[in-house]
Amino acid sequence: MAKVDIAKLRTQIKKTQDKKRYEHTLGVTYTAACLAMCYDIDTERAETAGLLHDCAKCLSNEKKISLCKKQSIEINMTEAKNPFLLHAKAGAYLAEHKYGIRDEDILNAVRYHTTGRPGMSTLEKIVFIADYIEPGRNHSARLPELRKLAFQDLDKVMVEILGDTLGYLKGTENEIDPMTQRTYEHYKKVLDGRQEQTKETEGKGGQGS
Ligand code: DGI
Ligand code: FE
Ligand code: FE
Repeated sequence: MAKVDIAKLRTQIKKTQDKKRYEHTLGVTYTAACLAMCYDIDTERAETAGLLHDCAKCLSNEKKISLCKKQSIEINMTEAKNPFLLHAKAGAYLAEHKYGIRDEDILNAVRYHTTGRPGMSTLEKIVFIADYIEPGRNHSARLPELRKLAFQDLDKVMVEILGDTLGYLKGTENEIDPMTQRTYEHYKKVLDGRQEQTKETEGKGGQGS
C-alpha cells in the first residue's frame, strides 16, 4: 500500500468539516488508533480510516445524492428517504477518488461505518466502534461500560452498540436500514455460537478431568 501522509490528510479533512465534526473526526481517529494497538492492526491504517470516515458528512444531501447517482452508487429505499445515511457510501467514493486511498479494507471501513455489515474485518469494526465511543460522544448513559468493553471484546460491543442503535431508532420516526438489522443479527449469532462452543468445551472438560 502506498504510504498515506496522515498530517496532510488531517489538514485536508479539516478544511471540509465544521469545527464540531472535525473534533469528532479526531476523536474517532485517536480512538481507532488505540483499538488498533489493542487488536494488532496497523495504527496508520486505523488513523487513515478514522480521518476519512465522515469525509462526506458536510456535503449537502443534494450533493450526496447527486454524487451517488453520477457514480452509479446504489441508493436503497431507506437511504433515499434518509439521505444522511449516504455519507458513508459517498465517503468511501471520495476516500478513493479525492484522497487517493487504494486500500479496500480502509474504503470498506468508511463505507460501512454507519450500518455495519455482516462479516466485517477487524479494521471495519474498529472504525464502527470508535465512531460510537470516541471521547467527544455523550449520547448514551452506557458509554463508560461500552468504552471498556470495546477493548475487551469487539463482537460483544458490536452487538451492544447495534442493539442500542436499533432500540433508539425504533423509538423514533427513523426508518431502519435493512443492513443495520442484518449486522445486528449476524453479530448476535456470532456471540450465540461462541457461547454454545464454550458450553460444549466446558461439558467435555467436566467429563474428562
Ligand atoms: O456520522 P456520525 O454522526 O458520526 O455517526 P454515524 O455515521 O454512525 O451516524 C449515526 C446516526 O446514524 C445515528 O443517529 C443513528 C443513525 N443510524 C444508524 N443506523 C441507521 C441510522 N439511521 C437510520 N435512519 N437507519 C439506520 O439503519
Ligand atoms: Fe458517520
Ligand atoms: Fe462519525
